[in-house]
Amino acid sequence: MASLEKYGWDEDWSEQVTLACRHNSQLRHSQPGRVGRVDRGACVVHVADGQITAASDSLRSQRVVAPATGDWVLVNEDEELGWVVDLVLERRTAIVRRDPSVDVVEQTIVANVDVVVVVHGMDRDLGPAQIERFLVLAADSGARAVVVLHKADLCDEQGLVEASGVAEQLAPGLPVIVTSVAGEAHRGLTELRQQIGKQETGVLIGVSGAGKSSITAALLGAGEVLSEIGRSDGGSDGGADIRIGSVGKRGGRHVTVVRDLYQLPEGGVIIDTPGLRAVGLWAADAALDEVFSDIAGLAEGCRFRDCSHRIEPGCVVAKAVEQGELSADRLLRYQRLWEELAQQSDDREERERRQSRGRHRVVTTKRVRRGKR
Ligand SMILES: Nc1nc2c(ncn2[C@@H]2O[C@H](COP(=O)(O)OP(=O)(O)OP(=O)(O)O)[C@@H](O)[C@H]2O)c(=O)[nH]1
Ligand SMILES: [Mg+2]
Ligand SMILES: [Zn+2]
Repeated sequence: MASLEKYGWDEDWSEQVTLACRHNSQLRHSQPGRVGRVDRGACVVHVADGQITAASDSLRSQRVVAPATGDWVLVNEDEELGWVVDLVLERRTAIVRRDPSVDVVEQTIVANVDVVVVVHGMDRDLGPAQIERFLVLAADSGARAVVVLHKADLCDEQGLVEASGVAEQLAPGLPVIVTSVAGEAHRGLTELRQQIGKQETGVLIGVSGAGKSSITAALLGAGEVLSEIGRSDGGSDGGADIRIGSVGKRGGRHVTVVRDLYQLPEGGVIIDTPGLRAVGLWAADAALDEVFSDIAGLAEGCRFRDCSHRIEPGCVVAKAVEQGELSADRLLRYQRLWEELAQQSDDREERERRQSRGRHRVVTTKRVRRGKR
């Protein structure tokens, strides 16, 4: 298992496997591995002696949760089906969003990460709403969050100080790191590297073009990127190179299209993700109050427990805005996210009602038919 330790394998994972095998003796023939790339029903799994490509939606694995990048799984080679995922170990953390493509369901972006790095590129305006949304996503995952203000070379020192100040207000108590990987002069990478422990996993999230892949490549060092390509080419599924957008050629496209996982040279793992366009929140009420702890803290003093901080008498939050202690814009952004979560919860309930009605209908039709016969 020595090589799996480099991917973050530890005694607790081992314990989970032992328990699972005790429960289901068939699993004794499986071996553990960590999911790297997930691409159209297939996933690359790093196992003790290399990597394999397993079907994640095969017949056999229909009963398991769909594996996501970062998951620890048990895989098994089936004579007919090839490699299949038999079990997804219970996740310690997970970044979950509302699936942008399907009805009202959740989608796990990555699993088992310890640090979520929210990357903002200084070549565009620092949109507070977007950063707060990513921070809620991060807080909801159960992992620690770090804010990175990247492409520092495009900004003067005064601008960087101001941006850091804004970021610190948006993310009270969280580290804010200024980075750049332009040319030879790298900045802030050591600081960022220190955030991810040697046995830990970090993930970079942010919009397309923020510089996530450039940071990944820099953290790995050119040699490591090449060795990762070499390793993948040896596998059955082609190369997994880190693609970086070229200036002027982007045209709004996402450069990175799949999530992938890489070993950091000094220990630890980093996951690069494609730019997140639609980040609908999913059941993240507690995380919302964590990120907006300033507002949630004040709200405890409001007269009504379900105060919307708009028109209610005895509202401490509205009063703080009036007195200039809380930004009206931040309150508005909080309320918008709050409403989105409320809407999402309604949609989900409605969907569940529809589904249970559907089930009910099936049962009655059967009964009617049987009755007629
Ligand atoms: N000036 C400057 N440009 C950078 C820096 N880091 C990355 N870039 C440029 O920013 C653009 C986007 O970089 P990527 O690393 O591909 O961005 P990404 O976040 O991975 O984008 P997606 O994969 O589409 O999500 C590229 O043109 C990079 O060359 C930096 O530190 N300074
Ligand atoms: Mg990328
Ligand atoms: Zn209130």
